Amino acid sequence: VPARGVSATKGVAELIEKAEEDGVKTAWHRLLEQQPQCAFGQLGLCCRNCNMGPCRIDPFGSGPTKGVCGAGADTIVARNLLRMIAAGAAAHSDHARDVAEVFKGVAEGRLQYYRLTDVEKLKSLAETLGISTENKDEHEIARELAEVLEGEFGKPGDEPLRMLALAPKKRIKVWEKAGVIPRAIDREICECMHRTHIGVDADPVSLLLHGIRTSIADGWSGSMMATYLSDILFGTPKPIKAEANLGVLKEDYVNIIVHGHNPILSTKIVEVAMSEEMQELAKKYGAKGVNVAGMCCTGNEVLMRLGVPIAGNFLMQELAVITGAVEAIIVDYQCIMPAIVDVAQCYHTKVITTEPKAHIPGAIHIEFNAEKADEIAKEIVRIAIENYPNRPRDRVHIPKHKIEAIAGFSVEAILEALGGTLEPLINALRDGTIKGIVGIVGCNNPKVRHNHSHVTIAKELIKRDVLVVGTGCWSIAAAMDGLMSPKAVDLAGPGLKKVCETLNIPPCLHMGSCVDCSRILIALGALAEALGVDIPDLPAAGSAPEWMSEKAVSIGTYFVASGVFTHLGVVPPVMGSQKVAKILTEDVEDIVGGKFYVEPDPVKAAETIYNVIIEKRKKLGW
Ligand code: BF8
Repeated sequence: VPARGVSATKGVAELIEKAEEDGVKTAWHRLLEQQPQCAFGQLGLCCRNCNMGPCRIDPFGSGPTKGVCGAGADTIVARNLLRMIAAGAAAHSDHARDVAEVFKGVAEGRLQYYRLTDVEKLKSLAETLGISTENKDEHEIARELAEVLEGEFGKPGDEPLRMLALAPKKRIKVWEKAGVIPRAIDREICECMHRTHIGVDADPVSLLLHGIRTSIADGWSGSMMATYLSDILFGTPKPIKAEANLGVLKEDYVNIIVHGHNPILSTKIVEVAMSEEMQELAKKYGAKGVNVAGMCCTGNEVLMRLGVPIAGNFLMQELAVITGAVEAIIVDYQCIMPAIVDVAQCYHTKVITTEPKAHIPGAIHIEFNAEKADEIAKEIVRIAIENYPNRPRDRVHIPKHKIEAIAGFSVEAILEALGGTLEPLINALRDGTIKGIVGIVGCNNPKVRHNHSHVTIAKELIKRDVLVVGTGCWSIAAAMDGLMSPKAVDLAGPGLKKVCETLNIPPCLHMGSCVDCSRILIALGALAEALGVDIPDLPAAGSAPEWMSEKAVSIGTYFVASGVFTHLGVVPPVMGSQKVAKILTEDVEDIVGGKFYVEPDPVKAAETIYNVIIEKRKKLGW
């Protein structure tokens, strides 16, 4: 079945047609083959948690209303959602653990290929966590910090996570009252699995509250740690120019794609590939040099710190291979479709997996190890270069589309653009020059038109003078659509346009990868504290227009837990329980101040988000 009209991004359609001519299937084709998808699964009404099942609840009430153990729709839906949160929090936090291990190695002087780059950020985090930095050298501070951060994962006892010191005091009070203060990251994730085992927690409220607790552990500690430590090791992002879309691949260069999530690998690959030695080697093999481009969030990591061009977001990983011009796609973990190996077999591309926890049958596995980072990166880059002569020249098609984007808006960079204080932003918000701030984040999902909702919501908001910030695959979508170019100010309302022109920033700000949603939390926390209010009082909202991953469920939940009105553009699998749906979209607001709002239509969603912002402004007397 041909897939047509499935993307709003330039260049995608021509590659889908090429795939069909080449006899290659993409996620869009496989989604069509999956139709109709299981309705029980879509509603969250299928339980496979024990072997008396699988059990399904009849949503119309004429069939079974209970599983074999007696769990009803509310319990099953809530349990399934809790397991999604657990998996998402695990993915982010295990990524953080990997960065923390490298950080510890650097602190102890064991890792020669990595270093402490942002020492100021190191000191500020140490001090926030109660580690004195006086008369200590940076490695000593880093060692003490590493020890505290290690404890975040599995420290015993009921003391709160130490990283919660970064959260606003008012938030902590709310979480204390709700009984959702997380104690240790692994513990909360483990408890999700325990609670959802047959015959443990059957109460949807109690299950969902633990979901909130687990998501807070992800957002304010796991993901937050990944961001902070990546900044300390590789530098805190500053505004940087780069190009976006598949047109960044180069016809006469060795093209390498870095795909996945952790900058520990991708930063090294970029460094090594750009070295003179490797550029020269590429010439020996007939290319003009080596060209590295990013994909998904690790692409965001190297985009915002090194200006590495970004080839696309989640649904474009197969398309990159289908160009026929990619010598190697080097991956770590998360959001890597096993299908890229199948696609690669139709061309010459080598898929190289690097993580002990993420093997893909058919890929070349070269285990990455921080101790030998440079040697291993060289070995990997060499494989790509040596593969250049195998490129099927008659089957190469690189779409010409690419566009300039400015990325790298860390909180520090935004503050610097503002002149070192939040005051100008607060004034612009107060006097209505800017109406509010919305964080748009999250994945691609072939169930909705690729990148259409991402860019539509952003455009609808900026034209209403709402500043848009965001991360993940949204930020790549926005970059590819030109929304991160200074020229995009022409799409902004008059107030936002004026502010962007004065500060020399685009109306949509790239804040990083998905773990960097933590930057949005820090920004909101700082704004709330500066105004003497709590996050739910701010004229702010969140949106995940095209989400699909379990990580996105955890992110959405910690946005809500942090007091943010959070839009989802793809319906989550909870509609089988009216009770659970009501808790998530209504009742939870009384507990933590934020709630979910589900609307697939991006224009309607933007209108509602805008109205919520205006309501919040009124309550502030603005
Ligand atoms: O961690 S936005 S598709 S790449 S899950 Fe994956 Fe989703 Fe992209 Fe970033 Ni986040």
